[in-house]
Amino acid sequence: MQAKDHIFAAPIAALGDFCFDHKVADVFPDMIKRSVPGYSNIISAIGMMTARFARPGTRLYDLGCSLGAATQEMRRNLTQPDCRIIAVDNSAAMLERARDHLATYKSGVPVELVEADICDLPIENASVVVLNFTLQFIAPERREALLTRICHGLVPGGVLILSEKFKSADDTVNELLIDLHHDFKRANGYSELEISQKRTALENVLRPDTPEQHRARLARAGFGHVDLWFQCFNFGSMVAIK
Ligand code: GEK
Repeated sequence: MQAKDHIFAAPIAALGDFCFDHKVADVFPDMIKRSVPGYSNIISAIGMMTARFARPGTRLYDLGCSLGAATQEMRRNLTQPDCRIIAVDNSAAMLERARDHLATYKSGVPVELVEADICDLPIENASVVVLNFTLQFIAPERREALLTRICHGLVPGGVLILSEKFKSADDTVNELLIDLHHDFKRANGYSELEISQKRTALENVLRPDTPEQHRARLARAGFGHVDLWFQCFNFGSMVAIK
């Protein structure tokens, strides 16, 4: 049974910035499924892309791995020999649970769990890199350098799967997508108080870009082929091939 997310259910007098601590890690699978439209579809597609893009003798990176949902799907779909998956997060609480979670599955694929800031991590000999709802938490001025290092660390033909919360360049559409996302959360049992307190807590922490900003930045980072392959309301996923 997954623990249910009630973190913002009662009024919080001094709402600080959202952080990935033990309280969040304990309820994370429930939280992300009820908050991110299309999350399970994206996780499945990460497995499908892994099967296509992984190359023998390379590394696969899951950057901002949380409890390792994408890591597990990559591991399950990996058929190439001599590969290893590097799953990275800077939250010790997340990694502790990721370790337990991944240990419940049998697999011959080596997974290295690394506690680090992904902005400082060397990325080498990679065929698949996943940023599944992580780039949005990196300071905007550090995003391009990270993507450039990822592109540099990929083998030719390697892939980056970049999932993000987007904002729309059109204010009216932006408001509509935010409203639809809130409807999605209401339909998944979140109250008005939970929705508004979480929104406030994320305000300084999660800074979304438009799909156009992502495309332009990925091109500047060196990716030759970039497109959106999935979008549901203001959440989506892009593919960038070196
Ligand atoms: C999934 N990918 O389930 N370095 C390393 N990790 C970071 C950094 C950083 N600088 N900043 C944030 N994180 C996962 C979901 S959650 C998305 C990713 C969400 C980590 C942070 O600790 C958290 O675990 C993760 O990025 C973002 O497929 O909660 O909306």
